[in-house]
Amino acid sequence: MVTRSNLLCILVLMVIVGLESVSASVYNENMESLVKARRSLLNNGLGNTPPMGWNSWNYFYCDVTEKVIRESADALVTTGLDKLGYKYVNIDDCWAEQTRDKKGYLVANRTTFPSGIRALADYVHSKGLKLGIYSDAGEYTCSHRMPGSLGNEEKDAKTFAEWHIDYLKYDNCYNTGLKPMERYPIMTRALMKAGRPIFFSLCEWGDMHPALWGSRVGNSWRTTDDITRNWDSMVSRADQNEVYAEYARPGGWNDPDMLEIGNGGMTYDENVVHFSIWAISKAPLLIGCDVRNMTKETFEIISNKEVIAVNQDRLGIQAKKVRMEGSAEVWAGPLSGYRVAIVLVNRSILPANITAHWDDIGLPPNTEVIARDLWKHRTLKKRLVGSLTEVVYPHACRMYVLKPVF
Ligand SMILES: *[C@@H]1O[C@H](CO)[C@@H](O)[C@H](O)[C@H]1NC(C)=O
Ligand SMILES: *[C@@H]1O[C@H](CO)[C@@H](O)[C@H](O)[C@H]1NC(C)=O
Ligand SMILES: *[C@@H]1O[C@H](CO)[C@@H](O)[C@H](O)[C@H]1NC(C)=O
Ligand SMILES: CC(=O)N[C@H]1CO[C@H](CO)[C@@H](O)[C@@H]1O
Repeated sequence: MVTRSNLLCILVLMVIVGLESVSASVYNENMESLVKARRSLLNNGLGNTPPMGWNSWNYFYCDVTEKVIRESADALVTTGLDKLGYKYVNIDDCWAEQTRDKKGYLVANRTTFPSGIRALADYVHSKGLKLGIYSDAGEYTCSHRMPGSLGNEEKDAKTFAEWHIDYLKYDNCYNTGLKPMERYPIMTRALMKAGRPIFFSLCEWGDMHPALWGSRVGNSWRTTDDITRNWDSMVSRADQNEVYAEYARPGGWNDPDMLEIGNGGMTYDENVVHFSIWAISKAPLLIGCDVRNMTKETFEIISNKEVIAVNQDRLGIQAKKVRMEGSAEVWAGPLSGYRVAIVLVNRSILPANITAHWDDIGLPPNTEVIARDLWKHRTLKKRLVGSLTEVVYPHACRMYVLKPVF
């Protein structure tokens, strides 16, 4: 099966404009207005690039404590991951007591969060990081161990703002049958009134195609069910998320779920594919392992600055799968500066040569490019015209940024 994308025309247009040698400053102005025009409708100013950070769920599940959160914040700083952009420290499910207080407000678990969430926020902020929290657009959260926010949206939004929370992941369990399009916007309005900008992450699992309505409701929306620690789960999340590529934009991102890198279940090469596809898909980069105890390999993958730069490119256009031949795939998406990012993925069990053709990836066929290999940290000596072919090992990928030479 062969599919081609013609959705990279923005880039072609920019290249054509570029060939008419528009000055750099005019280009920059165009760039800013393009980004502004594409900004999502949720007007909280957040998420101009995909959020980066860490979340407790994929490794700790319900065994989350204020000690784990503090130590994970410390680890983001001592490893230098914070300087690479990993700023959000997000508490997932199981942080609260089972019952609200007499006035109906949420209370942190007195055993596991004895200092309270506000003290934790102060600590995390003192490290130059941001604190995220979790609730649910239903009667209970998914663990069924704490209350959901349905019917208490204003109280909870006010509580989160008073606690100096910066990010809310909002799950979809025990939802009483009301449509997500009815339940999620109630929290959006509550957050907008709460007096503090809070990144709003819709964890609706992709049930009702949140990409189609999410940009006025949240800063990101899950397009898939939960990821698990294996190749099949990872690539299927990538595929489901890719369908909605054209809906991603500054302020509102498709979310194929958090990273499993460092949690076992995948080889080194598979984890590189995981990080490469998440990066080029402009997915939130939320680390899901124990950052206090990472292997060298895990750290090397999640700290690749060149791959992170693709994810954080200010143009904010999600890559698409522009060609599939059997189990060989070419993913491509435009970047600022007329550049194109590509990932060549081999999903089979044998090595293969995979070719990215310029007319698939949105470059005029005669364009000469300089190719940078983002995992080998090497610029190819030879300039390329028309296509790039590389051998790709099984369950592995190659990732490049192509920069046209004018
Ligand atoms: C609060 O934390 C304690 C200690 O981990 C745990 O036993 C208890 O179940 C937690 N409460 C809730 C409601 O999860
Ligand atoms: C750290 O990670 C290794 C595996 O990479 C594991 O064997 C060890 O138990 C972990 N240590 C702690 C304290 O979690
Ligand atoms: C890839 O192409 C090169 C050059 O044509 C060839 O030598 C090599 O055997 C090919 N590798 C695979 C796995 O097909
Ligand atoms: C040579 C081989 O079998 N490797 C696979 C990697 O992906 C390509 C593209 O489908 C397949 O042709 C190869 O089968």
